Amino acid sequence: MKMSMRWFGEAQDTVKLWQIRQIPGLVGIISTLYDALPGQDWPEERIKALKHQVEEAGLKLLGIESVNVHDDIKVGAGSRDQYIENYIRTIEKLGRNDIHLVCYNFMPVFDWVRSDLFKVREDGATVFYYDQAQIDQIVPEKMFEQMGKNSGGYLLPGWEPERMANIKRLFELYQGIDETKLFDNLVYFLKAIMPVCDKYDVNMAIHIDDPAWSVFGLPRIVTGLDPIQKLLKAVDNPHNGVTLCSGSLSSKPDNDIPAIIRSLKGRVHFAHLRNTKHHAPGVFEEAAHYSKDGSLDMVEIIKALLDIGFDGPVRPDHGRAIWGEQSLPGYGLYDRALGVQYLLGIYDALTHHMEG
Ligand SMILES: [Mn+2]
Repeated sequence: MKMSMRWFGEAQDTVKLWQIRQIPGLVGIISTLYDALPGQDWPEERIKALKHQVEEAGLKLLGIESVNVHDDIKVGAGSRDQYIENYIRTIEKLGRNDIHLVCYNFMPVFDWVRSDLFKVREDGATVFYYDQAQIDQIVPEKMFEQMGKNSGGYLLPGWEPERMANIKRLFELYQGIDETKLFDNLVYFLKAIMPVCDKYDVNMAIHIDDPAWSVFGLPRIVTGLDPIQKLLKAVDNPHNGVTLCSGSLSSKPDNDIPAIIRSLKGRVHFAHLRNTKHHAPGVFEEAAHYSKDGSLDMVEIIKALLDIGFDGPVRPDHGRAIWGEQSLPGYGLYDRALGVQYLLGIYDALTHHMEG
């Protein structure tokens, strides 16, 4: 596996590329054009500039997270074909620039959701926290305000103000869109983009829904083994794969993550590795990557990835806020660097064979 870290670009990220470069064993960066709006055809010079910037720092640009999918594609509106055409052109440019991984999601209106971004733990570290009962008390239209208020003034990936300003219109757009329709629209989108993915060997890696169930009555379709397999079968092309996000999958404790990984041989293109600690059904907090700090067995998860021959990019997902670091929520340097070392330690222990 190729160890990487998500980076939000010079303008927004508190973490610098030179700092990331000093993490032993880390080879690459996962990034995107953060000012690109969903549906936009990306300018090639911007892709080249990003790649150049990462390579200048001695790192590789291992993938894009995300090329966001326009809501008209998700709801199957008449205008979707134009947005799909733009998506195809963007993939073409990424492929031409030797970038072969695109992480994306197909969640309606809201990307990931949490009830608290700074839950204080016993040791004083803060983490993301989710409590369904608290979410149930929030009017969906107020969710953006709530997340914004909580973000410490930083931009939250997936919560772009431009989209959220239209939240009422977005909810109207999704009226009548159930799981079946959303699934069909995803299949339509994937079938349309597979030829360009084949041509440039670009792997599409859908992120697991987070949390892995319906929120605010909006449908969610990437939640566990059966729905993932259904999707991979519906568009049975090796370039149609998943971002195995252990944290998102673990929001539903009956998801057996190592078993899910083992059933997805050849279709896991990217992995987000993080740990969560479960308190009750629908109530969890994010933990340190260290297995015993949460509810997940990270050794078994990495073992499963090795068993299926996965050798794509991996990144520590969100980290705790520790040592007084001020950063984008979930994306400080310190805890993610600790996470990288722990994950690489597991990897080395599992792959190291004594000679003689
Ligand atoms: Mn993730």
